[in-house]
Amino acid sequence: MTQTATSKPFNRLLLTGAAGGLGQILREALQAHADIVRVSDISPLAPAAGEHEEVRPCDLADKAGVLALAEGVDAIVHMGGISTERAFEAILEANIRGTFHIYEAARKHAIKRVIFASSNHVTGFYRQDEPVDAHSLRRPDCYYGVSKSFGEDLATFYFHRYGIETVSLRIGSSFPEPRNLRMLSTWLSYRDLAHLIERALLAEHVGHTVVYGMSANRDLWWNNRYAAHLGFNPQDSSERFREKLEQQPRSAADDPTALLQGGPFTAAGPFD
Ligand code: NAI
Ligand code: 15L
Repeated sequence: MTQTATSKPFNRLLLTGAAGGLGQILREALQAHADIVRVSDISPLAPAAGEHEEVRPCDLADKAGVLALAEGVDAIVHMGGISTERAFEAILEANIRGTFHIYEAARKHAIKRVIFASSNHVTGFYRQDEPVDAHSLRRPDCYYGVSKSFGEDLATFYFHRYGIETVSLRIGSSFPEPRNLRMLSTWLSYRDLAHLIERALLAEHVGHTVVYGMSANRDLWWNNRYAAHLGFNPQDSSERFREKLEQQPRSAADDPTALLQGGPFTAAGPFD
């Protein structure tokens, strides 16, 4: 973190996945924390560059491209990649190689912090009535979840080997509003997402911290006891959407996608 003349905590931040659903929200939110936000994606950005933005298209699977992309930034908010279950070969390029390239770029440019968009699908094979925290054994529920689990392993390795700190965000379901009954537990509002990113960037001595990204919902599956030092205090709750969502048809009582935390991701594939 560097103090600048404008007193923003960072001079330059890199945001990957800037064209995505959360990237679009974070383009705005990150303005408060950096003089310049370098925004990158493989897809076109809309809107195009803002006043305090640098646009740098890049495929995360391109190692040399990612190395050039990260030159001169103070921290990386890594949201880019495939965000749902797909065939392993696609996940391998965008998420597994892509996140490796991010950490190699951080190492070579001496970037000291990465915010990694992990996912609740790292532990998706727990039942919805089983409490889970950051020390629970991982139970990835799909190739996508495996790729996020691997990203967390990279984060641990690069911290112990090179001192690069990471906050891995096991995001629940971050959308304008929860879309189904499952998301009453997993929903993360955009306001709470922005607050979580702020804490992940600014908290001191995070080492490799794993935090679940969910709002202050009534029925939570995840406990953030091991991430208290971040100071993440979500303000929103899914409760105001309950009445509407409870009118949706219920799944059968023995439907695994309704019993397991990962929901439909636990039954995706196979792809051949
Ligand atoms: P999204 O799919 O809307 O955005 C991901 C972006 O990554 C897209 O703009 C896509 O073009 C880009 N991308 C994909 N492959 C790429 C590649 N090879 N090179 C460069 N860019 C590439 O996803 P969303 O919802 O914005 O999620 C952002 C991140 O947060 C993702 O990593 C996702 O896995 C994670 N996440 C999101 C959750 C949510 O509820 N929105 C929940 C849990 C995790
Ligand atoms: C995720 O990891 C996905 O990126 C997102 O699209 C949602 O489906 C979310 O998990 C979820 O579990 O609801």
